[in-house]
Amino acid sequence: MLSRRRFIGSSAAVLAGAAMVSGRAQAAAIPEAVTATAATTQPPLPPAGGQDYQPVVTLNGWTLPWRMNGDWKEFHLVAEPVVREIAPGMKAHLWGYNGQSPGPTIEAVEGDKVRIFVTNKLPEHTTIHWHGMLVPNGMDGVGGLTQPHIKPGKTFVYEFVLRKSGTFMYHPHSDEMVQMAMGMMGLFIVHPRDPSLHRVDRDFAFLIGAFDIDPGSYMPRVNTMTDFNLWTWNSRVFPGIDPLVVAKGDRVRIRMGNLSMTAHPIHLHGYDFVVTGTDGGWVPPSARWPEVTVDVPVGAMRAIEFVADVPGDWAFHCHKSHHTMNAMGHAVKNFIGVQKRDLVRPLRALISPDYMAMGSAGMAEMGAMEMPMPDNTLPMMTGYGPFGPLEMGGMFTVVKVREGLAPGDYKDPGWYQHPAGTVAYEIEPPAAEAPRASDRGAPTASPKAAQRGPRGHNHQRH
Ligand SMILES: [Cu+2]
Repeated sequence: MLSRRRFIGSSAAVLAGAAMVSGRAQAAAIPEAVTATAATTQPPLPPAGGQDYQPVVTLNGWTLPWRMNGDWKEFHLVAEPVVREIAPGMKAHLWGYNGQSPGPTIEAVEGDKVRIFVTNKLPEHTTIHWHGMLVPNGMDGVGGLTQPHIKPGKTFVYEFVLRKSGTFMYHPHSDEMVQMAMGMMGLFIVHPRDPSLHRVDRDFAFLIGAFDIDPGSYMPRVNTMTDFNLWTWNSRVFPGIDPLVVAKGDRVRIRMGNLSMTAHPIHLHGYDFVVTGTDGGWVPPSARWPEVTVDVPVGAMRAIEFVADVPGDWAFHCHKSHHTMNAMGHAVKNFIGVQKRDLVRPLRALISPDYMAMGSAGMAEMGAMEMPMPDNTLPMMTGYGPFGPLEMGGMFTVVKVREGLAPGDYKDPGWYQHPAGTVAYEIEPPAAEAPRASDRGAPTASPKAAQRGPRGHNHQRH
C-alpha cells in the first residue's frame, strides 16, 4: 500500500562518505517522501542498522521509512490535503501528512540524531511541534515564537537528538485550531536504547481525534468546539478501526494520544492494566496501580500494559457513550413510551414519505435498520458480531486474544469461538417476581402475585 519510490540512494552514499560536509549542506539533498494511500493497518517496520526494538503497530496507519545520512536518521514529512476513508462508506477531505491523516508514525531510538524535512503543500503556512519531546527551543515548532511559519511550497529542516524514550506526538503549531480540526497529527515513538527496557511482545499506538462532518458532506467544520459527530482513533470510526490481534500470553502495550477537544476515558474489557507511560516518560513501577479505564486528557498520551492471558474478543472503547456513536442529530427527542404507530401516516404526509416511527422502545432498532441515508455518511450505530448487531460506532474496536499466534502475526483471526458452556444463555421460564420492600414480613408472595398463579403474569407474554 506504500508507494515507496526509492530514496535517492546514490546521494545518501556520497554524503555519508563526506564526513566534513556541514549539516546544512547535507540537508540540501532532500529524501524523497514516502506516501500511503490506504487506511489499512500496515505491518510494523522492523528495526534496521543493528538496532533492536519491538516496532509499534499503528492502528490503521503505518511507520515512515527513513534513511541514514552520516550519523543522522532522515525523515521527510509532507503536509498536504488528503482523502481519508473514515470507515467503509465514508471519505473525508482532510489535511494530513504523506497521503493520510494522521500522518505516518515516526519511530527511532533514544540517542538517535534525527533530521526531519517538512515540506508544505498546504494552501496556507504551517509548522510542526514535537509534543512531549525535549528539543532545543528553536526546534520546538511554534510558528512566530521559535521559527518563521513554513510558507506553502517551502521545506524546513528540524534537527535534534532524541534525549529520552517514550510516546510522543507531532502536530502543527500554526493556525492550530484549523489544522488539527482538519486532521493534522502523527505519532513519534522513541524506543529505549537498551532493548531489554520496557520490552513488550506487541506494541500498538493510535491518536484520538474528532471531526464534525455534516452527513452528505466531505469537509470538517473547523470551528466546532464541542459538538463533534465523528469520534475517531487514527481518523477512523467503528467498524473501520482494525482489531488489535494478540497472542495468548503476550505482554501488550497500547499507546494512546489525545489531540481532540475533550478527554476520553478508554476502557478495556476482560483485563486490568497499568499505565506504564505518559508523554512525560515512563511511570516508575512503584507508582503504577491497576485500572480498567484510563482517562486520556486533551494533549496527553497514556501507554497501558497487560498480559493477555485470557483468550476472547474483548471490547475496547471510549466509555463516553456518545463517543461510540457516529453522526447523529442531537435534537432527537426521547420517544421512549410514546406509541407513534398510529401517527406514522399523518407524519409521513407532513414530514417525508421516508419518515419512520422509531424510538418508542429505545433506539436499539437503529443498529439493525436500513434507512435511506445521504451519500457519504455512516449509520449512527452499526456493525455486526457473531451474535447480532453491535450497535456501536466511533471509538470502538476489539482486542482479539488467541492461542497459538506466531510472533508478528497480526491477521484478523475472525470471531472468537467460545468453548461450550461459556456463553451467557436464556432460560425458560423467567425468574420469579422479586419480593418488594412493601412486602416486609411476607417475603414469599404478595396477595396480587398469588392471584396470578405461581409463575406470575410475566409468563403470559410468551
Ligand atoms: Cu471519548
